[in-house]
Amino acid sequence: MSATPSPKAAPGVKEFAHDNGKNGHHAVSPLVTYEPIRVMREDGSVDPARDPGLTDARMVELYCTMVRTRIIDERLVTLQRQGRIGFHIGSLGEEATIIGSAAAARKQDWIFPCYREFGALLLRGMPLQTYVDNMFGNGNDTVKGRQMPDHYSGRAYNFGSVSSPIGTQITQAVGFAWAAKMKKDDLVTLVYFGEGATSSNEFHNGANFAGVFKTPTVFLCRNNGWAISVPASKQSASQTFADKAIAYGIRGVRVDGNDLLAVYSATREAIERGSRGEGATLLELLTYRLSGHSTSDDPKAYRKDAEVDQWKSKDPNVRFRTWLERRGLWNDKKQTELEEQAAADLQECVKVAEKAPPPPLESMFEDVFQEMPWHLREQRDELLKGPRAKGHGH
Ligand SMILES: Cc1ncc(C[n+]2csc(CCOP(=O)(O)OP(=O)(O)O)c2C)c(N)n1
Repeated sequence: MSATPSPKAAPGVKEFAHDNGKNGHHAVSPLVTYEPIRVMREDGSVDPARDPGLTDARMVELYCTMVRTRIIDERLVTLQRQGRIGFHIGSLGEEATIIGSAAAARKQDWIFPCYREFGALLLRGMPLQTYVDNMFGNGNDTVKGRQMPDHYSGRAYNFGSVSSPIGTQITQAVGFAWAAKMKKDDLVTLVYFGEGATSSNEFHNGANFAGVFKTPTVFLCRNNGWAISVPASKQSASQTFADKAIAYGIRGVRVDGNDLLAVYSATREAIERGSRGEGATLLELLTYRLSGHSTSDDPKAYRKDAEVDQWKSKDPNVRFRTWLERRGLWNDKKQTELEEQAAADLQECVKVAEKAPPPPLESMFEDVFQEMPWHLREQRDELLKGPRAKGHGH
């Protein structure tokens, strides 16, 4: 009888607070890159093998987007507390995972967001005003005020709609990629979700389909430690979330999600694989949600300040800023100017959004039927004659 060889622990898996490691055993798969990819080293140098070679101007642009995103996040929370918007769900602490990956996408690639990715949409060109109009659900909102705030959509920017039911964007992204493959379009789909979503049916359906049909899809799993109040350690008995790729026969790669250049580099590589017909990749982006889940959540009820403080010291924005400063590309003066400008831009957009009229009342009857059935026409006409129509310019 031969003894079972004791499996080796995967390198790099002990390093992050929310690594599981509780099984005490872990097989190493050639499909998975366990050691988290890092490009910006502690000493300020760059891993030459992984340097994506971005121009100075592009790096500064990406940093500015990270900072703007954070300022928007902070101000929107204040607006919600003041009762001027109903809700916000942001990306505080996860900026590198979002901006780094969206920056790696080519123009023709499609992005399917979860709900923390407004920074990616702004990077892809949606005007800030359009985003803020969505936060207010006013008459200029692209989704006509039919959704909660932060449920944006950006068809013109190859950007799908926010999917609140956990995981639904995953099957959408895989289906879209499969269609593109059949049509021989050179495009890859990128789909964002949290580690909690890996427990959803949609993740299984999407990843399985992507594996079988080799769809050009990049699965961007933001492992931010928490799914509302459920810690990553209770989400799965797998030792890492990248390991989940093994069951579907796709590549899994762990990435330091607070290193913007690492996220960029890993995403670009995954896009190139997809574009070459080599199929899907699951990236586990190791990061941390520094804020509450959303404005409806109080994280102090379930996690310790010490854990948050530990992650604050790994702030992705500070890390990238330090790196740019070392290269003479950034300084305090530029930072102050950027912060002031970002706050002023947002304030202006909020002013405009608050003055905009609500969506027309009759719009609730539109966009479902090409030809409106008689009973809906009747209901619409009755509504427009009634008192509710008054505040809507009727
Ligand atoms: C199908 C479904 N179940 C439950 C919820 C409620 N819910 C909203 S967000 C969330 C946690 C998601 O966590 P994760 O996927 O890790 O993403 P994160 O919010 O951490 O980015 C849950 C359970 C939902 N929106 N949809």
